[in-house]
Amino acid sequence: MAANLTPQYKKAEDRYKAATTDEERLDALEEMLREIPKHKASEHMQADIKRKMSKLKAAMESGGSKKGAPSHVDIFHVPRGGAGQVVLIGMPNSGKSSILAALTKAPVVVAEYPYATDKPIPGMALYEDVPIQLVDTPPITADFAPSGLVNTCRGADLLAVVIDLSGDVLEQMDVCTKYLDSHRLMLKPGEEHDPAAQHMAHKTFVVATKSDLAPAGTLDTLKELADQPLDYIEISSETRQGLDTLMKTIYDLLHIVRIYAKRPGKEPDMRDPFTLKKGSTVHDLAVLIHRELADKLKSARSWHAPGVHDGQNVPREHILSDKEIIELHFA
Ligand SMILES: Nc1nc2c(ncn2[C@@H]2O[C@H](COP(=O)(O)OP(=O)(O)O)[C@@H](O)[C@H]2O)c(=O)[nH]1
Ligand SMILES: [Mg+2]
Repeated sequence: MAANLTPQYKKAEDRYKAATTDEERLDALEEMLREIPKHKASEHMQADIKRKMSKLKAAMESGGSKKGAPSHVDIFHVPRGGAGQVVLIGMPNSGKSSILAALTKAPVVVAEYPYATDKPIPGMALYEDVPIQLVDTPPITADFAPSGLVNTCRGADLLAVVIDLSGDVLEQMDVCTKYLDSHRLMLKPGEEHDPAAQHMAHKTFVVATKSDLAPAGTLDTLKELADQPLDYIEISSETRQGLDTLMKTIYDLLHIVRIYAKRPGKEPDMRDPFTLKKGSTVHDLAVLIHRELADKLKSARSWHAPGVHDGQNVPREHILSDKEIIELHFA
C-alpha cells in the first residue's frame, strides 16, 4: 500500500496507539485524518479512521467512557443549594413556574398550556441577603404524578403547595394533600422533621396564587373548608403582591439564623452570611467555617445580639441569634 504517509501522520498514529483515554484517542484520530494524504491509495485508511472516530463518539456519548459523565442521572434529584430548599407542588397551571420567574433567574417556562414543565428546575431566590433555593416541578393531577417527584420532595427542607385562587381551590387542595399524604411527605401538625425517620416528612405550607384574579374571600373559604392547619400566603406573581411576605415566611419556616463572620481587627463580611439551624452555637459556627480548627477555638466575641454588649466575649456554648456578628479566635 503506497499511501506515502508523512512524519506528522506517523506521529499522530503513535499518539493514537499510546492514548489511554477515549478523549485522547479521538483527538489523535482527528489529527490522523487531517494529516493523511488525500488520494485514492489512502481511501481505505481514511474510511477506517472515520469508522473508529464515530464508534468512539458513540461510546463517549452513551457514557461508555469511564472518564465521562455518570451514565445514570436522576433528573428528579435536585442537589441542595443556598440556605434551604423549597419544593413547589401543584396542579397544572397553578402558577408554580411563575413564582420562580418572579423570584429567581431560573430558565422556567411560564405558559397558558399545562405540562410546560417536565422536570424539576431549581432557582435561587433571595430573602434579604440569604439565598434560598426554590424548585419548580412538573404538575400532579388526581390520576397522575411523575414517579420521580417523590424523590424531589424527600430532599427538600420545605414543601409549598401551590393553589390557584382563580380555580377550584378545594379540588387542588384535595389532590395535593392526598398526594403528599399518600407518600408520607407531609408533617402532621405538631410533628417535627426527623432526618433519621424512614418517611422523611416535611413542613408544608400553602402558596395561594393569582390573588389579582381571585374573587374576594376565596382564600378564607379555602382555609375554612380545607381545614388544614397550615400557613397560607396569598400572592400574585403578576402584581408581585405578597412576594416579600412569601420569602419572609419561607425564611421563618426554615428555622435558620444568619451569622456574619468577622476576623479579629477587620470589618465583618456583611455580604455573605453563614446560615445555621436555629439553636446552633458558636462552636457549630466554628465547625462550619473551619472544621479542622474548630477544636482549637479559644474565644469568641459577639455584636448585634440580644442581651449581649457589642464586642462582649461569649462562650462556645453561646446560642446564635439571627444577624449576629461573631469574631472567632483560634489558638
Ligand atoms: N393574573 C395572573 N396570572 C398568573 C399568575 N401566576 C401565573 N399566572 C398565569 O397562569 C398560567 C400558568 O402559570 P404557570 O406559572 O406556567 O403555571 P404552572 O403550570 O403551575 O407552572 C400562565 O398563563 C401565567 O401567566 C398570577 O399571579 N396572576
Ligand atoms: Mg410550570
